[in-house]
Amino acid sequence: MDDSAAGAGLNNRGMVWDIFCRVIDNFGDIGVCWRLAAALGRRGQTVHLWIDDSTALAWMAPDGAPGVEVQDWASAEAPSGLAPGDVVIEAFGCALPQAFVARMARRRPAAVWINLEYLSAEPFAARSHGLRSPQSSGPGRGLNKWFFYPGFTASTGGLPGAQPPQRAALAADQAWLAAQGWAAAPGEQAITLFAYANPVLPALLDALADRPTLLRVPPGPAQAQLRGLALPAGLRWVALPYLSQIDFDRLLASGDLNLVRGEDSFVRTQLLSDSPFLWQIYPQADGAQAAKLGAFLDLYLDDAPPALAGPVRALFKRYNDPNPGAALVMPDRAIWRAAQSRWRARLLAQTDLCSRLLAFVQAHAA
Ligand code: TRH
Repeated sequence: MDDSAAGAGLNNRGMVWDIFCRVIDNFGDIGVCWRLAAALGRRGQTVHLWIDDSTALAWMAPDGAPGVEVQDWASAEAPSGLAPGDVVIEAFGCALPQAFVARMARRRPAAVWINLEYLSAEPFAARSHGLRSPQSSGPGRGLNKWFFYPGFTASTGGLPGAQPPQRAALAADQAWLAAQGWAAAPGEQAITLFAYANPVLPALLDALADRPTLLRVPPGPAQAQLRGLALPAGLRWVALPYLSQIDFDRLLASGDLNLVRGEDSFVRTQLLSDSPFLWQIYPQADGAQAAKLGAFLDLYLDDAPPALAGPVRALFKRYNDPNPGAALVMPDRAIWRAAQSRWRARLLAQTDLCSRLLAFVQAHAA
């Protein structure tokens, strides 16, 4: 699942892509869109990334990426803005500017209009992947919009590639961490804690502190929460600054256990590391995250030994349950690591999201 240009082989004609992204909250929307834009750029595509708030890119992607140009969302709303490219990606149903859609309707040949959805292992994702939505009203009347669902299996849109050319060897990651002063001491486990505020955190820290532990904590609510806690003996933590996405990947690649959240960090740890991980799912007002978590666990654990599957399932559920409850119990790490390694190999054997998008566009271009 190498997403470098050499691995592409599908569509070598450089096309122009417009990716539209609205930042709803946190960093997942922009993080996923940036990763996709950079991957397309590496494959010789030209990408206009239209964002309503690009503030986070200053730290997430300080050096930009070849082929990617960031555009201000507002300028797409102007009646005489930039002409649409060959492919238009509407990320996460962000609703394109109407003036831009009107320009799409005038374009010949028609652009391939794709709605890129959130990642889910639920069956509806595979069922809905690739479906067409003919536009019957508004400025886009007559156009087709296609649903594209990322996912973990061959019948979905896949996952953003795992091996961009910037990935260094693990030894280089460790040297980089040491140079920052974030290396674990001999005998210490290194844990990444990227999390929303979580009432379960104290119980989790108790479960982790059965051995000397260094928590590496990116900016966000977890840092504030840790400042207010009395920590178990043997556990220390370091507050990290915002890192570029490339360095953030190095952090995940180097953790003995990664606590991740949302969508992009959740995917990265699975692709970059054989270490166990624990996912804090993005909470939704209607509680829809419970089914989403359950569907992922069904898939993730489908060939795990029962002695591992039960404890991992219980841990993920407990970590995502804000109600007071039973203590958290860490599953056997060696068995978990072996299972994660098999899962990772399974994911890496598949074609990545960028390849599947290129193939999809080729098949659906007018
Ligand atoms: O930030 P997240 O919680 O993102 C989201 C959003 O809440 C979004 O609205 C929601 O729909 C989605 O989750 C499911 O977590 P995520 O997805 O892991 O995104 C974080 C991104 O930020 C990821 O691309 C990595 C990047 N990042 C860095 O590059 N450097 C950093 O220092 C940090 C803290 C994050």
